[in-house]
Amino acid sequence: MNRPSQEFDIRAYLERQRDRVEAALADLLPEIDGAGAPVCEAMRYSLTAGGKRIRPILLLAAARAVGAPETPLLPVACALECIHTYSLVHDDLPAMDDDDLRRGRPTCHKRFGEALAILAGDGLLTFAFELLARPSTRREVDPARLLEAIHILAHGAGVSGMVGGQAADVLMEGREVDASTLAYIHQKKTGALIQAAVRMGAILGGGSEREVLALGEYGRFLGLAFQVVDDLLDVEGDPAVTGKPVGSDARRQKATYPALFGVEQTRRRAAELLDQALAALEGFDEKADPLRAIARFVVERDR
Ligand code: GRG
Repeated sequence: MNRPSQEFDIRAYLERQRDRVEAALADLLPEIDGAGAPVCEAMRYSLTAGGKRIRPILLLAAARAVGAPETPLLPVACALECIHTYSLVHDDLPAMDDDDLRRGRPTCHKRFGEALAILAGDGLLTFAFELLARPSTRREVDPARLLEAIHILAHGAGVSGMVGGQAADVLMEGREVDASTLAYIHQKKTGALIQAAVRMGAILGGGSEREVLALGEYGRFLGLAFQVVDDLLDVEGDPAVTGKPVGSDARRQKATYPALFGVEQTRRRAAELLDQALAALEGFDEKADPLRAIARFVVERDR
């Protein structure tokens, strides 16, 4: 079942799904009046700055792979993107990466100031959980499965996942990192949220235990591949396309896969992870074709 699906147009699919997620985001975003209104503007600024929307798209694709309709899950998919965007806003802050540009535009703190950027990140993180627990979301999905999905998301985004990985990354800056520490950072900082996206889609879509396990494996390999490729793009990506200067991770003395193993081995590792992700989908029918195509896209992407 893992034959290359030449007929699947991944670019058209990603564009269509991105449009759906962006329309839902525009619809769901909060507005407040009065003196605090600029924090909403800052949240909207960062959320609408573009981006691949790969995490919400993965959630929807995992639900489809287990035979569920995607539309009722759009608010949950948007919650994931809110959490991802908060992480980027905070990652760009002077206390972390101190970046001026994100997705080709001034970073949130450059545009709104540091205090508002911190609050916009906090607002996005909190709003994600508001979206998940809203009555309108609860009406659309099985409450027990929704609760499980919320747990998976909080676990993947918090100290056991993304926050823990980011902390390790920050603490290891400028220090020698061995392969197992690098794997820890990759798995937590980037992999955990991507794996959570896939597992949430599988669970909310009503997947069986076997399906949820298999899709969790797919998400784990894909999350690792995502970060390995991100490291490669830092070394050999086109800055006009990636939106960041070549070698910016290396200059910050960040732990990266190519720094530790070289470019050739990094490419081999990405290909190996792609094979493992695809192998986890053995046993799924053509409804999992979007997941197969996304995995190939993640490894072959240029941004
Ligand atoms: C601040 C708690 C906290 C966590 C930050 C996401 C993250 C953790 C750091 C970003 C640093 C980074 C570039 C990590 C590499 C992988 C990654 C998450 C890239 C950005 O995600 P994409 O490529 O971005 O999905 P777009 O712009 O497409 O949404």
